[in-house]
Amino acid sequence: MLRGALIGCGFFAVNQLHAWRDVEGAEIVALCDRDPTRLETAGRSFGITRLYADAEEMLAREAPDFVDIATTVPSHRPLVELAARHRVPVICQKPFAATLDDARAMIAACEAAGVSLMVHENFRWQTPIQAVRGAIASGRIGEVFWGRVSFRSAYDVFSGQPYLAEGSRFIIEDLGIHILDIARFLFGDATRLTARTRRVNPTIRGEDVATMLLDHADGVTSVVDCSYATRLAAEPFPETLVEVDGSAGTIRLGQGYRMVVTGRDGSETLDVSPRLLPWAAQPWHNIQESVAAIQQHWVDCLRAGREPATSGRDNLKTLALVEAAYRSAGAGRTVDLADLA
Ligand code: NAD
Ligand code: 89Y
Repeated sequence: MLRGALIGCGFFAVNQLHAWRDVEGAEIVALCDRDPTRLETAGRSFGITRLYADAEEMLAREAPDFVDIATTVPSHRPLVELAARHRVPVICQKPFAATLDDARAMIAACEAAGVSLMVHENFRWQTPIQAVRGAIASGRIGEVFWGRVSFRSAYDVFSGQPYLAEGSRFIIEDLGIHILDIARFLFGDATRLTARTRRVNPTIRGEDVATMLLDHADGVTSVVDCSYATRLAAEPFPETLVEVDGSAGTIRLGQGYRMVVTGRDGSETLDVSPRLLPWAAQPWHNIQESVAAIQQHWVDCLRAGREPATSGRDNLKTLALVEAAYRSAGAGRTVDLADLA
């Protein structure tokens, strides 16, 4: 059994701690948070007694087999570098880093220390997204030439995560990063990106609407659009909707986790709903199930000595799309991803 330690017992870590109880082959033996109330609440809720206010002290005393960083972005680089100094394999929440330079330094530190680094980029692990990828791989729709990955909602994310209202960057860095990662997962790496952004909600600092156009290396064109300013008859949070056109057919992942696959042989409608895990609650259950999936993937990779799908190296390409989107929207021009390499 791998012994893990977790840093950051806030809003989202509760999901990670529930999922760690279900994952086979690992358990969390120690927790760290510099907020004593959050630390004690998490320790009590999950029956973990080894509690630390200081991450360095925890790593030195516990020498865990891995550390799971569930803090917000400003602490990601120092904590990943701390893990590397202690030669502890590390999972880091998204957004991986505030800048591409920080991300590169974090990857280099882990490589130099010889430890595995995975970014907790979980949306591609959602059951409906895996189903779309499976349908593309089946060949039924032929060669993909166009796609759209869309997340539009008016869900109040600020009550649970108040810091999201405070940063100069909002939806692309926080949520669009997942949607861009899904576009990479489905259509391959992108070469050029054009973006337009807007702030509709006057009470927040950053942009809450983003529309992006991507050229992918294999010739696919995709549209990635996100909004937290879109009031709909039925609130879809946190569903990502996907459209894929291929030479022989189409895939439509619609609201309510309904996927329609159309090929030369006709159409098939599938229910690709996520499971409602015993500790999960709607509407978050789609995200919560993907947390359990990515954490199991981490354990399987660590035991087998394999690089995780969303390793630091892989996630640098998703982070580059985020940076490209802000540069493109700021300058009003298309950004070549090679210019960010
Ligand atoms: P939060 O502010 O609620 O919790 C962060 C906790 O980390 C706080 O309790 C804080 O005291 C602690 N902390 C910060 N720096 C620390 C340090 N150096 N040492 C010890 N403790 C420290 O934040 P949150 O909403 O839980 O978000 C955490 C991360 O999870 C963010 O990066 C966010 O983007 C991400 N997130 C991911 C998903 C997903 O689906 N992958 C969903 C929501 C949030
Ligand atoms: O922080 C975000 C995330 O990663 O998924 C949804 C979210 O909680 C709010 O946008």
